[in-house]
Amino acid sequence: MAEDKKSEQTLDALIVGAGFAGMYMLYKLRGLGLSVRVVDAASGVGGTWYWNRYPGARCDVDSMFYSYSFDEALEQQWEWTERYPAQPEILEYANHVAGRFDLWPDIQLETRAASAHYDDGDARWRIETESGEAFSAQFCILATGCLSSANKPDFEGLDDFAGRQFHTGHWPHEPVDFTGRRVGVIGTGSSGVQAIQEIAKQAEHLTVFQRTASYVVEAFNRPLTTEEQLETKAQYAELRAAAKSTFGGFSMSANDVSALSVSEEECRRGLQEGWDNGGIAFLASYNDFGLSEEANLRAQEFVRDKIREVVKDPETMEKLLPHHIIGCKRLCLGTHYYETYNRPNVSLVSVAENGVERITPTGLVTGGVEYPLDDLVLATGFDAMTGSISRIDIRGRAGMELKTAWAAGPRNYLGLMTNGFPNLFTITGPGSPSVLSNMMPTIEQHVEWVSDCIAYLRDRNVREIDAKLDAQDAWVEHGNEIASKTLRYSCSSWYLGANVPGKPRVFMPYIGGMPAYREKCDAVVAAGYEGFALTG
Ligand code: N01
Repeated sequence: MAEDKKSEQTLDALIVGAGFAGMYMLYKLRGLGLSVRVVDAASGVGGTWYWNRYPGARCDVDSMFYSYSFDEALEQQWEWTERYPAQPEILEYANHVAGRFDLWPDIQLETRAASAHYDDGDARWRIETESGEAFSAQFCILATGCLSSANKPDFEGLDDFAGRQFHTGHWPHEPVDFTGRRVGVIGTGSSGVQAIQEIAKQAEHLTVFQRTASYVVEAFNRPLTTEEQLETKAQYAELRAAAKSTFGGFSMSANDVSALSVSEEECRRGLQEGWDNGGIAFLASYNDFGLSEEANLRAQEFVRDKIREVVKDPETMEKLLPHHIIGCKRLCLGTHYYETYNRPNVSLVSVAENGVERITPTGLVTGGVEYPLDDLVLATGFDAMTGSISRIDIRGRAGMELKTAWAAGPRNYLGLMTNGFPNLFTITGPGSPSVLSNMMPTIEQHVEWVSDCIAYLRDRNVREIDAKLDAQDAWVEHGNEIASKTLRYSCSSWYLGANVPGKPRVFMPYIGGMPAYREKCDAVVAAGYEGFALTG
């Protein structure tokens, strides 16, 4: 008998998202003997790494630590080829994991969750997909990723552009050839920086439209030798444990010295050392770049000098100099990014003053000047952290809408649960260290916390867990208080939602660091899920 499309499928847990969080969540819950389904709108696994296929896409965390640690055989057998993994290699790894742990049978692709409504009566979530498929599950887990909902500004005339149009976060699967084309890139964040370096090598002419100049540090990416892989693998457990004890869960820790406690000359030497190490470690050269404007200025000036040394055209160089607090927005990693602007086929146009006035069928207008284009690339980022959640119609107790509960910004307890939305968990969402940390250990910590919690509830026949309002309020207040002591509010970053018009301006990730966060999560469990209401 053909299955009625509307008939409801009953599960113990439904997971939204088949990225690294969703796949590990599935693995853990299946291990508990639960019936689980993962749904994802994409045609493959990998989450953000499935969508972000733009030229040059690469992670800014060392590959050997941007990987799962839960399975020793996996980490010993998988071979990374470069210091920083490129998108195709990460996607290959995700597919390998899905096959290796036989996850495919429980992953349903090309399925977008449209709504999730909680039924107080039987304490179950009713999830409907865009195609009308329905699921009933005791637990619903949002493994929706922090950077997967593309931010496409509403530029006047965008739909009338006659050439090819791309968004870095939704790149086509087939290679895009820019040979002989006049290409425009809007946006100079991490995605723009990586794409610009590569597109410039192909395009007849590349025009970069920049609103805010970014701080771009040299990545110093390189192939990984067999010897260094073996060396890391021989002491993986110790190295991973050490990484977890650092603020961000990265493989390096901050030098615990104030930039202001040393002379300017010595500080420069320290910064040069950090720069030579490559990547985001640069900001770990001293411990107060996030706290003291005076210290921060030293790091800013160091990078500005690097730009002054490299960029030949004085006008272009001036435009490329960033003037905001360094580290306030996510630091970008480049490979000869600034050198790109010395190429004769690359020009830089500032849209800081006039904005993108409009897109015409044949180009982009700013400052009253039309720049002719064959291709337009939007590297305009994401509706970060909440974008993928808010596009699902989520309703908790008594039909309360999550978008109402989060109207003034996301409010939850430990970044894991929101009061009034029982049995609904968020993996690495707002209120947790997530994007301020190495996502892989962060994902593992959340997934393990949630699966332990579900095992605890089932062992005790508890049918419902909900965050208590007072615990939630205290957590949000604590998060805001520590964020307010940093320099993070001083610029318009996506961490604050400032890149999306109308989005509440709240610092979304938890900035207390991984060790403090993990300690808090563990303490809550040790105290019998303190701050949560468990009802049976
Ligand atoms: O997005 P972004 P992203 N008119 O928001 C500009 C991770 N990531 O995709 O700065 C004109 O950072 C905007 O200008 P402004 C990483 O965590 C990691 O690049 O808002 N311009 C900005 O220049 C990263 O932080 C990796 O003034 C507009 C750009 O578009 C996060 O993803 C690689 C505009 C958006 O930058 C997001 O990075 C890629 C408008 N209306 C991504 N709207 C690595 O691991 C936006 N812009 C290396």
